[in-house]
Amino acid sequence: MSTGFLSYRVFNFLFLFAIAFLIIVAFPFNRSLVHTLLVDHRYPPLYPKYHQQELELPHYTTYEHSDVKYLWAPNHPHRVGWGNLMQDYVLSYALAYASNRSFVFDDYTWVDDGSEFSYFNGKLIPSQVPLTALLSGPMVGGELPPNDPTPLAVSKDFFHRVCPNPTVLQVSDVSGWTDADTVEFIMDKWVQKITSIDDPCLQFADTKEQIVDVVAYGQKERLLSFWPYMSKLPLLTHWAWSHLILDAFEANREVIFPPAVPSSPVQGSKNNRTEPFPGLFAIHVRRGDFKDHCHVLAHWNADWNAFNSFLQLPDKLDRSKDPRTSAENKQLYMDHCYPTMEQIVEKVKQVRAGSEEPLKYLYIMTNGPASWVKELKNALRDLGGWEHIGSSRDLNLTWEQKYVAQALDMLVAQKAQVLIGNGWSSLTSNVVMLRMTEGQPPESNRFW
Ligand SMILES: Nc1nc2c(ncn2[C@@H]2O[C@H](COP(=O)(O)OP(=O)(O)OP(=O)(O)O)[C@@H](O)[C@H]2O)c(=O)[nH]1
Ligand SMILES: *[C@@H]1O[C@H](CO)[C@@H](O)[C@H](O)[C@H]1NC(C)=O
Ligand SMILES: *[C@@H]1O[C@H](CO)[C@@H](O)[C@H](O)[C@H]1NC(C)=O
Ligand SMILES: *[C@@H]1O[C@H](CO)[C@@H](O)[C@H](O)[C@H]1NC(C)=O
Ligand SMILES: [Mg+2]
Repeated sequence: MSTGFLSYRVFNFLFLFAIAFLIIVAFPFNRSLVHTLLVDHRYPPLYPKYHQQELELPHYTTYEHSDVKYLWAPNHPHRVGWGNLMQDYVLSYALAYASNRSFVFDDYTWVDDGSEFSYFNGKLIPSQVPLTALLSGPMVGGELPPNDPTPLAVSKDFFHRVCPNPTVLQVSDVSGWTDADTVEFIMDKWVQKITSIDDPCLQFADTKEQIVDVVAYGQKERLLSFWPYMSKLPLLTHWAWSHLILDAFEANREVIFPPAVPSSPVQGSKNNRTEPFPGLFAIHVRRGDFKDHCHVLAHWNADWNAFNSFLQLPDKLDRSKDPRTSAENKQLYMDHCYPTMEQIVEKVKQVRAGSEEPLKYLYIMTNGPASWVKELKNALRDLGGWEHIGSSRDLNLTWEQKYVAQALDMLVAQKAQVLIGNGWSSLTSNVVMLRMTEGQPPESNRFW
Protein backbone atom coordinates (compact mmCIF):
# COMPACT_ATOMS: atom_id res chain seq x y z
CA MET A 1 0.00 0.00 0.00
CA SER A 2 2.75 2.39 0.85
CA THR A 3 4.47 1.43 -2.43
CA GLY A 4 1.32 2.43 -4.31
CA PHE A 5 1.21 5.67 -2.40
CA LEU A 6 4.86 6.31 -3.18
CA SER A 7 4.52 5.58 -6.87
CA TYR A 8 1.49 7.86 -6.93
CA ARG A 9 3.58 10.61 -5.39
CA VAL A 10 6.40 9.92 -7.81
CA PHE A 11 4.01 10.00 -10.72
CA ASN A 12 2.47 13.24 -9.49
CA PHE A 13 5.88 14.76 -9.06
CA LEU A 14 7.01 13.71 -12.52
CA PHE A 15 3.81 15.02 -14.05
CA LEU A 16 4.18 18.41 -12.39
CA PHE A 17 7.84 18.41 -13.30
CA ALA A 18 7.00 17.75 -16.96
CA ILE A 19 4.46 20.59 -17.03
CA ALA A 20 6.91 22.91 -15.31
CA PHE A 21 9.59 21.90 -17.79
CA LEU A 22 7.31 22.67 -20.73
CA ILE A 23 6.35 26.04 -19.32
CA ILE A 24 9.71 27.20 -18.04
CA VAL A 25 12.21 25.66 -20.41
CA ALA A 26 10.50 24.72 -23.66
CA PHE A 27 8.00 27.56 -23.89
CA PRO A 28 10.40 30.39 -24.67
CA PHE A 29 12.09 28.25 -27.34
CA ASN A 30 9.09 26.64 -28.88
CA ARG A 31 5.96 28.53 -28.09
CA SER A 32 4.00 27.01 -30.98
CA LEU A 33 4.74 23.40 -30.14
CA VAL A 34 3.77 23.94 -26.52
CA HIS A 35 0.69 25.77 -27.70
CA THR A 36 -0.19 22.97 -30.10
CA LEU A 37 0.19 20.28 -27.49
CA LEU A 38 -1.17 22.01 -24.38
CA VAL A 39 -3.83 24.32 -25.79
CA ASP A 40 -5.03 22.95 -29.11
CA HIS A 41 -4.47 19.30 -28.16
CA ARG A 42 -4.34 18.47 -31.81
CA TYR A 43 -2.00 18.06 -34.68
CA PRO A 44 -2.39 19.75 -38.07
CA PRO A 45 -5.07 18.30 -40.36
CA LEU A 46 -4.22 15.55 -42.86
CA TYR A 47 -7.18 16.11 -45.22
CA PRO A 48 -8.11 12.42 -45.66
CA LYS A 49 -11.36 13.25 -47.48
CA TYR A 50 -9.46 15.21 -50.10
CA HIS A 51 -6.93 12.44 -50.65
CA GLN A 52 -9.77 9.97 -51.03
CA GLN A 53 -11.56 12.09 -53.65
CA GLU A 54 -8.39 12.40 -55.68
CA LEU A 55 -8.37 8.61 -56.00
CA GLU A 56 -11.85 8.56 -57.51
CA LEU A 57 -12.15 11.22 -60.21
CA PRO A 58 -14.96 10.49 -62.71
CA HIS A 59 -12.75 10.27 -65.80
CA TYR A 60 -10.50 7.53 -64.41
CA THR A 61 -12.73 4.65 -65.52
CA THR A 62 -12.60 5.68 -69.19
CA TYR A 63 -8.91 6.62 -69.00
CA GLU A 64 -8.01 3.17 -67.78
CA HIS A 65 -8.96 1.72 -71.16
CA SER A 66 -7.89 4.46 -73.54
CA ASP A 67 -4.84 5.72 -75.42
CA VAL A 68 -4.36 8.74 -73.13
CA LYS A 69 -0.71 9.67 -72.60
CA TYR A 70 0.62 10.92 -69.27
CA LEU A 71 3.39 13.14 -68.00
CA TRP A 72 4.42 12.85 -64.37
CA ALA A 73 6.88 15.35 -62.93
CA PRO A 74 7.85 14.30 -59.40
CA ASN A 75 10.66 16.86 -59.38
CA HIS A 76 8.70 19.73 -57.79
CA PRO A 77 10.68 21.72 -55.24
CA HIS A 78 10.23 20.80 -51.56
CA ARG A 79 10.43 22.93 -48.40
CA VAL A 80 9.22 25.98 -50.31
CA GLY A 81 6.18 28.18 -49.86
CA TRP A 82 3.00 27.69 -51.83
CA GLY A 83 3.91 30.66 -54.04
CA ASN A 84 7.12 29.03 -55.23
CA LEU A 85 5.50 25.64 -55.68
CA MET A 86 2.58 27.06 -57.62
CA GLN A 87 5.00 28.61 -60.15
CA ASP A 88 6.59 25.24 -60.78
CA TYR A 89 3.21 23.51 -60.99
CA VAL A 90 1.95 26.01 -63.56
CA LEU A 91 4.92 25.51 -65.88
CA SER A 92 4.87 21.71 -65.46
CA TYR A 93 1.20 21.71 -66.36
CA ALA A 94 1.90 23.95 -69.37
CA LEU A 95 4.46 21.43 -70.63
CA ALA A 96 2.08 18.48 -70.27
CA TYR A 97 -0.68 20.46 -71.98
CA ALA A 98 1.55 21.57 -74.87
CA SER A 99 2.60 17.92 -75.35
CA ASN A 100 -1.05 16.75 -75.31
CA ARG A 101 -0.46 14.61 -72.25
CA SER A 102 -2.52 14.23 -69.10
CA PHE A 103 -0.85 16.18 -66.32
CA VAL A 104 -0.20 14.10 -63.22
CA PHE A 105 -0.71 16.10 -60.04
CA ASP A 106 0.85 15.48 -56.66
CA ASP A 107 0.41 16.92 -53.17
CA TYR A 108 1.73 20.24 -51.98
CA THR A 109 4.67 18.41 -50.45
CA TRP A 110 6.83 19.99 -47.77
CA VAL A 111 8.85 16.80 -47.28
CA ASP A 112 8.33 13.30 -48.65
CA ASP A 113 10.24 11.47 -45.94
CA GLY A 114 7.19 9.48 -44.88
CA SER A 115 6.38 11.84 -42.00
CA GLU A 116 2.92 13.25 -41.38
CA PHE A 117 4.11 16.53 -39.85
CA SER A 118 7.06 18.89 -40.23
CA TYR A 119 8.28 22.15 -38.77
CA PHE A 120 8.16 25.46 -40.56
CA ASN A 121 9.25 28.58 -38.69
CA GLY A 122 8.84 26.69 -35.40
CA LYS A 123 5.27 25.67 -36.29
CA LEU A 124 3.95 22.20 -36.92
CA ILE A 125 2.56 21.85 -40.44
CA PRO A 126 1.29 18.89 -42.50
CA SER A 127 4.14 17.34 -44.48
CA GLN A 128 1.80 16.93 -47.44
CA VAL A 129 -1.39 18.76 -48.33
CA PRO A 130 -3.56 17.32 -51.12
CA LEU A 131 -3.62 19.80 -53.99
CA THR A 132 -7.43 19.63 -54.06
CA ALA A 133 -7.52 21.29 -50.62
CA LEU A 134 -6.13 24.38 -52.38
CA LEU A 135 -7.40 24.09 -55.94
CA SER A 136 -10.08 22.85 -58.24
CA GLY A 137 -10.02 23.30 -62.01
CA PRO A 138 -7.80 21.79 -64.74
CA MET A 139 -4.67 21.38 -62.56
CA VAL A 140 -6.42 18.78 -60.39
CA GLY A 141 -8.44 16.99 -63.06
CA GLY A 142 -11.25 19.51 -63.54
CA GLU A 143 -12.89 19.88 -66.93
CA LEU A 144 -11.38 21.74 -69.88
CA PRO A 145 -13.42 23.91 -72.25
CA PRO A 146 -15.87 21.83 -74.35
CA ASN A 147 -13.85 21.77 -77.59
CA ASP A 148 -10.50 21.06 -76.00
CA PRO A 149 -9.44 17.41 -76.63
CA THR A 150 -6.39 17.55 -74.33
CA PRO A 151 -6.61 14.83 -71.69
CA LEU A 152 -7.60 15.87 -68.15
CA ALA A 153 -5.18 15.75 -65.22
CA VAL A 154 -4.97 12.66 -63.01
CA SER A 155 -3.56 12.03 -59.55
CA LYS A 156 -0.17 10.50 -58.85
CA ASP A 157 -1.81 7.37 -57.44
CA PHE A 158 -3.85 6.82 -60.58
CA PHE A 159 -0.73 7.28 -62.71
CA HIS A 160 1.16 4.69 -60.67
CA ARG A 161 -1.74 2.28 -61.12
CA VAL A 162 -1.95 2.58 -64.92
CA CYS A 163 1.77 3.13 -65.44
CA PRO A 164 3.75 0.71 -63.28
CA ASN A 165 6.84 0.94 -65.55
CA PRO A 166 7.04 4.41 -67.09
CA THR A 167 9.79 5.71 -69.35
CA VAL A 168 12.00 7.93 -67.22
CA LEU A 169 13.28 11.20 -68.64
CA GLN A 170 16.31 12.97 -67.18
CA VAL A 171 16.31 16.75 -67.16
CA SER A 172 19.67 16.46 -68.95
CA ASP A 173 18.05 14.43 -71.78
CA VAL A 174 17.14 17.65 -73.54
CA SER A 175 20.22 19.55 -74.57
CA GLY A 176 20.77 22.56 -76.75
CA TRP A 177 19.72 25.16 -74.23
CA THR A 178 21.38 27.01 -71.41
CA ASP A 179 19.98 28.94 -68.49
CA ALA A 180 20.38 32.06 -70.62
CA ASP A 181 17.72 30.89 -73.09
CA THR A 182 14.13 32.06 -72.87
CA VAL A 183 11.52 29.88 -71.22
CA GLU A 184 9.65 29.80 -74.54
CA PHE A 185 12.74 28.29 -76.19
CA ILE A 186 13.30 25.76 -73.41
CA MET A 187 9.64 24.69 -73.40
CA ASP A 188 9.76 24.25 -77.16
CA LYS A 189 12.75 21.91 -76.84
CA TRP A 190 10.90 19.89 -74.22
CA VAL A 191 7.71 19.64 -76.25
CA GLN A 192 9.72 18.35 -79.23
CA LYS A 193 11.38 15.74 -77.06
CA ILE A 194 8.19 14.61 -75.35
CA THR A 195 6.06 14.42 -78.49
CA SER A 196 8.74 12.20 -80.05
CA ILE A 197 8.17 9.58 -77.32
CA ASP A 198 5.53 6.91 -77.94
CA ASP A 199 5.28 5.45 -74.46
CA PRO A 200 2.04 6.76 -72.94
CA CYS A 201 3.71 6.42 -69.54
CA LEU A 202 6.34 9.09 -69.14
CA GLN A 203 7.89 10.68 -66.10
CA PHE A 204 10.78 12.89 -65.16
CA ALA A 205 13.43 11.45 -62.87
CA ASP A 206 12.73 12.13 -59.22
CA THR A 207 15.58 14.58 -58.69
CA LYS A 208 15.65 18.06 -57.27
CA GLU A 209 16.23 19.51 -60.71
CA GLN A 210 13.19 21.30 -62.16
CA ILE A 211 12.11 21.55 -65.78
CA VAL A 212 12.62 25.30 -65.73
CA ASP A 213 15.43 26.54 -63.49
CA VAL A 214 14.15 28.51 -60.51
CA VAL A 215 16.23 31.55 -61.49
CA ALA A 216 14.00 32.08 -64.52
CA TYR A 217 11.09 33.22 -62.31
CA GLY A 218 13.07 36.31 -61.47
CA GLN A 219 14.11 37.05 -65.08
CA LYS A 220 11.40 38.85 -67.01
CA GLU A 221 13.28 38.65 -70.33
CA ARG A 222 13.26 34.86 -70.08
CA LEU A 223 9.90 34.05 -68.49
CA LEU A 224 7.63 36.63 -70.12
CA SER A 225 8.56 35.24 -73.56
CA PHE A 226 6.22 32.39 -72.62
CA TRP A 227 3.36 34.65 -71.54
CA PRO A 228 1.56 34.87 -74.93
CA TYR A 229 1.15 31.07 -74.75
CA MET A 230 0.53 30.84 -71.01
CA SER A 231 -2.09 33.56 -70.85
CA LYS A 232 -4.39 31.50 -73.11
CA LEU A 233 -3.94 28.24 -71.21
CA PRO A 234 -7.31 26.94 -69.93
CA LEU A 235 -5.39 26.23 -66.72
CA LEU A 236 -5.16 29.98 -66.16
CA THR A 237 -8.32 31.18 -67.93
CA HIS A 238 -10.29 28.59 -65.89
CA TRP A 239 -8.25 28.88 -62.73
CA ALA A 240 -10.30 27.77 -59.74
CA TRP A 241 -9.75 27.56 -56.01
CA SER A 242 -11.01 24.63 -53.94
CA HIS A 243 -14.38 24.48 -52.23
CA LEU A 244 -12.53 24.65 -48.94
CA ILE A 245 -11.14 28.05 -49.95
CA LEU A 246 -14.42 29.31 -51.44
CA ASP A 247 -16.23 28.26 -48.26
CA ALA A 248 -13.66 30.16 -46.20
CA PHE A 249 -14.28 33.22 -48.36
CA GLU A 250 -18.06 33.02 -47.90
CA ALA A 251 -17.77 32.42 -44.15
CA ASN A 252 -15.55 35.50 -43.83
CA ARG A 253 -17.42 37.97 -46.04
CA GLU A 254 -17.82 40.33 -43.11
CA VAL A 255 -14.05 40.48 -42.62
CA ILE A 256 -13.18 40.71 -46.31
CA PHE A 257 -15.93 42.65 -48.06
CA PRO A 258 -19.02 43.38 -45.97
CA PRO A 259 -21.42 44.88 -48.59
CA ALA A 260 -24.41 42.56 -48.51
CA VAL A 261 -24.97 42.33 -52.25
CA PRO A 262 -21.84 41.42 -54.20
CA SER A 263 -21.85 42.50 -57.83
CA SER A 264 -20.70 39.13 -59.13
CA PRO A 265 -19.88 35.63 -57.88
CA VAL A 266 -16.52 35.03 -56.24
CA GLN A 267 -15.47 32.51 -58.84
CA GLY A 268 -16.84 32.50 -62.39
CA SER A 269 -18.33 29.32 -63.71
CA LYS A 270 -16.69 27.80 -66.75
CA ASN A 271 -15.36 30.37 -69.19
CA ASN A 272 -17.09 33.23 -67.44
CA ARG A 273 -14.70 35.40 -65.54
CA THR A 274 -16.08 37.66 -62.88
CA GLU A 275 -15.57 41.31 -62.12
CA PRO A 276 -13.49 42.56 -59.17
CA PHE A 277 -15.39 43.57 -56.05
CA PRO A 278 -16.01 47.31 -56.35
CA GLY A 279 -14.00 49.28 -53.85
CA LEU A 280 -11.99 46.32 -52.50
CA PHE A 281 -8.36 47.30 -51.92
CA ALA A 282 -5.95 44.48 -51.00
CA ILE A 283 -2.42 45.01 -49.74
CA HIS A 284 0.10 42.18 -49.40
CA VAL A 285 2.31 42.97 -46.43
CA ARG A 286 4.94 40.24 -46.62
CA ARG A 287 6.61 39.73 -43.22
CA GLY A 288 8.10 36.67 -41.49
CA ASP A 289 11.18 35.31 -43.25
CA PHE A 290 11.34 38.42 -45.47
CA LYS A 291 12.89 40.32 -42.56
CA ASP A 292 16.17 38.54 -43.35
CA HIS A 293 15.40 37.56 -46.90
CA CYS A 294 15.15 41.19 -48.08
CA HIS A 295 18.80 41.72 -47.07
CA VAL A 296 19.79 38.69 -49.12
CA LEU A 297 17.80 40.02 -52.08
CA ALA A 298 19.66 43.33 -51.78
CA HIS A 299 22.98 41.49 -51.70
CA TRP A 300 22.05 39.60 -54.88
CA ASN A 301 20.66 42.78 -56.43
CA ALA A 302 17.68 40.52 -57.20
CA ASP A 303 15.09 41.75 -59.65
CA TRP A 304 11.36 41.57 -59.01
CA ASN A 305 9.54 38.42 -59.86
CA ALA A 306 8.94 38.20 -63.63
CA PHE A 307 5.15 38.28 -63.26
CA ASN A 308 5.51 41.46 -61.20
CA SER A 309 7.46 42.99 -64.09
CA PHE A 310 5.06 43.14 -67.03
CA LEU A 311 5.97 46.19 -69.11
CA GLN A 312 2.49 47.69 -68.63
CA LEU A 313 2.72 47.77 -64.82
CA PRO A 314 3.23 51.28 -63.45
CA ASP A 315 5.69 50.56 -60.59
CA LYS A 316 9.26 49.57 -61.51
CA LEU A 317 12.27 48.60 -59.46
CA ASP A 318 15.26 50.86 -59.90
CA ARG A 319 18.31 48.57 -59.96
CA SER A 320 20.77 51.19 -61.15
CA LYS A 321 22.16 51.99 -57.68
CA ASP A 322 25.86 51.32 -57.75
CA PRO A 323 27.66 49.69 -56.11
CA ARG A 324 24.98 47.23 -55.09
CA THR A 325 26.62 46.78 -51.68
CA SER A 326 26.21 50.50 -50.96
CA ALA A 327 24.11 51.69 -48.05
CA GLU A 328 21.75 53.43 -50.49
CA ASN A 329 21.09 50.25 -52.41
CA LYS A 330 20.38 48.33 -49.21
CA GLN A 331 18.01 51.05 -48.10
CA LEU A 332 16.24 50.98 -51.45
CA TYR A 333 15.66 47.25 -51.10
CA MET A 334 14.33 47.61 -47.57
CA ASP A 335 12.00 50.47 -48.61
CA HIS A 336 10.35 48.28 -51.25
CA CYS A 337 10.79 44.81 -49.76
CA TYR A 338 10.18 45.40 -46.06
CA PRO A 339 8.45 48.81 -45.84
CA THR A 340 7.95 50.33 -42.41
CA MET A 341 4.50 51.06 -41.05
CA GLU A 342 4.87 54.73 -42.07
CA GLN A 343 5.91 53.77 -45.58
CA ILE A 344 2.98 51.37 -45.89
CA VAL A 345 0.51 54.05 -44.78
CA GLU A 346 2.01 56.60 -47.19
CA LYS A 347 1.83 54.24 -50.19
CA VAL A 348 -1.74 53.22 -49.37
CA LYS A 349 -2.70 56.88 -49.15
CA GLN A 350 -1.06 57.67 -52.50
CA VAL A 351 -2.54 54.73 -54.38
CA ARG A 352 -6.01 55.34 -52.96
CA ALA A 353 -5.84 59.01 -53.97
CA GLY A 354 -4.80 58.04 -57.50
CA SER A 355 -7.59 55.51 -58.02
CA GLU A 356 -10.54 56.39 -60.24
CA GLU A 357 -12.78 54.01 -58.31
CA PRO A 358 -13.28 54.90 -54.66
CA LEU A 359 -11.43 52.31 -52.55
CA LYS A 360 -13.37 51.93 -49.30
CA TYR A 361 -12.79 48.33 -48.24
CA LEU A 362 -9.24 47.62 -47.19
CA TYR A 363 -7.97 44.07 -46.71
CA ILE A 364 -4.48 43.47 -45.29
CA MET A 365 -3.08 40.11 -46.39
CA THR A 366 -0.08 39.24 -44.33
CA ASN A 367 1.90 36.65 -42.42
CA GLY A 368 2.91 39.31 -39.87
CA PRO A 369 2.33 38.87 -36.12
CA ALA A 370 -1.17 39.74 -34.86
CA SER A 371 -0.06 42.54 -32.50
CA TRP A 372 1.87 44.29 -35.27
CA VAL A 373 -1.04 43.91 -37.69
CA LYS A 374 -3.32 45.50 -35.10
CA GLU A 375 -1.03 48.51 -34.88
CA LEU A 376 -0.86 48.72 -38.67
CA LYS A 377 -4.64 48.64 -38.86
CA ASN A 378 -4.88 51.53 -36.42
CA ALA A 379 -2.34 53.55 -38.39
CA LEU A 380 -4.26 52.92 -41.61
CA ARG A 381 -7.59 53.69 -39.93
CA ASP A 382 -6.18 57.10 -38.99
CA LEU A 383 -6.10 57.97 -42.70
CA GLY A 384 -9.91 58.04 -42.53
CA GLY A 385 -12.30 57.46 -45.41
CA TRP A 386 -12.74 53.68 -45.01
CA GLU A 387 -16.00 51.77 -44.77
CA HIS A 388 -14.12 48.76 -43.41
CA ILE A 389 -10.64 47.38 -42.71
CA GLY A 390 -10.00 43.65 -42.34
CA SER A 391 -6.89 41.46 -42.26
CA SER A 392 -5.66 37.87 -42.45
CA ARG A 393 -5.53 37.97 -38.65
CA ASP A 394 -9.27 38.67 -38.35
CA LEU A 395 -10.35 35.57 -40.27
CA ASN A 396 -12.30 32.82 -38.58
CA LEU A 397 -11.05 29.64 -40.21
CA THR A 398 -11.72 25.95 -39.73
CA TRP A 399 -8.81 23.72 -38.76
CA GLU A 400 -8.45 22.51 -42.37
CA GLN A 401 -8.67 26.05 -43.76
CA LYS A 402 -6.04 27.36 -41.37
CA TYR A 403 -3.19 25.48 -43.04
CA VAL A 404 -4.04 26.65 -46.57
CA ALA A 405 -5.00 30.22 -45.65
CA GLN A 406 -2.50 31.71 -48.11
CA ALA A 407 -4.79 30.54 -50.93
CA LEU A 408 -7.73 32.40 -49.38
CA ASP A 409 -5.64 35.58 -49.25
CA MET A 410 -4.70 35.06 -52.88
CA LEU A 411 -8.36 34.79 -53.81
CA VAL A 412 -9.09 38.07 -52.02
CA ALA A 413 -6.19 39.75 -53.84
CA GLN A 414 -7.45 38.35 -57.12
CA LYS A 415 -10.90 39.87 -56.51
CA ALA A 416 -9.56 43.24 -55.41
CA GLN A 417 -10.11 46.32 -57.51
CA VAL A 418 -6.58 47.43 -56.69
CA LEU A 419 -3.69 45.45 -55.21
CA ILE A 420 -0.42 46.59 -53.67
CA GLY A 421 2.00 43.67 -53.49
CA ASN A 422 5.60 42.81 -52.81
CA GLY A 423 7.66 42.74 -56.02
CA TRP A 424 9.89 39.91 -54.81
CA SER A 425 7.09 37.71 -53.51
CA SER A 426 6.04 34.73 -55.59
CA LEU A 427 2.70 34.82 -53.79
CA THR A 428 2.10 38.37 -55.02
CA SER A 429 3.31 37.47 -58.52
CA ASN A 430 0.98 34.51 -58.85
CA VAL A 431 -1.93 36.81 -58.04
CA VAL A 432 -0.71 39.38 -60.58
CA MET A 433 -0.46 36.57 -63.15
CA LEU A 434 -4.09 35.60 -62.49
CA ARG A 435 -5.24 39.23 -62.58
CA MET A 436 -3.47 39.76 -65.93
CA THR A 437 -5.11 36.58 -67.28
CA GLU A 438 -8.51 37.93 -66.29
CA GLY A 439 -7.83 41.19 -68.05
CA GLN A 440 -7.89 43.41 -64.99
CA PRO A 441 -6.27 46.78 -65.81
CA PRO A 442 -2.46 46.51 -65.54
CA GLU A 443 -2.37 49.76 -63.55
CA SER A 444 -4.47 48.11 -60.81
CA ASN A 445 -1.39 46.06 -59.83
CA ARG A 446 0.88 48.18 -57.66
CA PHE A 447 4.01 47.45 -55.60
CA TRP A 448 5.62 48.88 -52.49
N1 LIG B 1 -2.09 33.82 -45.06
C1 LIG B 1 -1.07 34.41 -45.63
N2 LIG B 1 0.11 33.80 -45.59
C2 LIG B 1 1.14 34.40 -46.21
C3 LIG B 1 1.02 35.62 -46.87
N3 LIG B 1 2.23 35.94 -47.38
C4 LIG B 1 3.06 34.95 -47.04
N4 LIG B 1 2.40 34.02 -46.35
C5 LIG B 1 2.90 32.81 -45.76
O1 LIG B 1 4.17 33.02 -45.20
C6 LIG B 1 4.88 31.80 -45.21
C7 LIG B 1 6.22 31.96 -45.81
O2 LIG B 1 6.11 32.38 -47.08
P1 LIG B 1 6.35 31.38 -48.28
O3 LIG B 1 5.45 30.23 -48.12
O4 LIG B 1 7.80 31.23 -48.51
O5 LIG B 1 5.69 32.29 -49.38
P2 LIG B 1 5.60 31.92 -50.84
O6 LIG B 1 4.20 31.50 -51.07
O7 LIG B 1 6.70 31.04 -51.24
O8 LIG B 1 5.82 33.34 -51.46
P3 LIG B 1 7.13 34.25 -51.28
O9 LIG B 1 8.03 33.62 -50.27
O10 LIG B 1 6.51 35.52 -50.84
O11 LIG B 1 7.74 34.30 -52.61
C8 LIG B 1 4.00 30.81 -45.95
O12 LIG B 1 3.28 30.05 -45.05
C9 LIG B 1 3.13 31.74 -46.75
O13 LIG B 1 2.01 31.13 -47.25
C10 LIG B 1 -0.24 36.24 -46.86
O14 LIG B 1 -0.45 37.29 -47.41
N5 LIG B 1 -1.24 35.60 -46.23
C1 LIG C 1 -4.57 14.62 -77.85
O1 LIG C 1 -4.79 13.34 -77.31
C2 LIG C 1 -6.14 12.91 -77.34
C3 LIG C 1 -6.21 11.53 -76.73
O2 LIG C 1 -5.65 11.48 -75.48
C4 LIG C 1 -6.68 12.91 -78.76
O3 LIG C 1 -8.04 12.59 -78.73
C5 LIG C 1 -6.46 14.26 -79.40
O4 LIG C 1 -6.85 14.23 -80.74
C6 LIG C 1 -5.01 14.67 -79.29
N1 LIG C 1 -4.86 16.02 -79.80
C7 LIG C 1 -3.97 16.35 -80.72
C8 LIG C 1 -3.92 17.77 -81.12
O5 LIG C 1 -3.24 15.51 -81.20
C1 LIG D 1 -21.58 35.10 -66.43
O1 LIG D 1 -21.84 35.47 -65.09
C2 LIG D 1 -22.68 36.59 -64.95
C3 LIG D 1 -22.72 36.97 -63.49
O2 LIG D 1 -23.14 35.91 -62.70
C4 LIG D 1 -24.06 36.21 -65.52
O3 LIG D 1 -24.92 37.31 -65.39
C5 LIG D 1 -23.91 35.83 -66.99
O4 LIG D 1 -25.14 35.39 -67.50
C6 LIG D 1 -22.86 34.73 -67.15
N1 LIG D 1 -22.60 34.50 -68.56
C7 LIG D 1 -22.45 33.28 -69.08
C8 LIG D 1 -22.14 33.23 -70.53
O5 LIG D 1 -22.58 32.26 -68.43
C1 LIG E 1 -16.09 30.98 -36.06
O1 LIG E 1 -16.87 30.11 -36.87
C2 LIG E 1 -17.52 29.08 -36.17
C3 LIG E 1 -18.15 28.14 -37.18
O2 LIG E 1 -18.68 28.82 -38.26
C4 LIG E 1 -18.51 29.68 -35.20
O3 LIG E 1 -19.16 28.66 -34.46
C5 LIG E 1 -17.77 30.61 -34.24
O4 LIG E 1 -18.67 31.26 -33.40
C6 LIG E 1 -16.96 31.64 -35.01
N1 LIG E 1 -16.12 32.39 -34.09
C7 LIG E 1 -16.02 33.70 -34.13
C8 LIG E 1 -15.09 34.32 -33.13
O5 LIG E 1 -16.64 34.39 -34.91
MG1 LIG F 1 8.84 31.54 -50.33
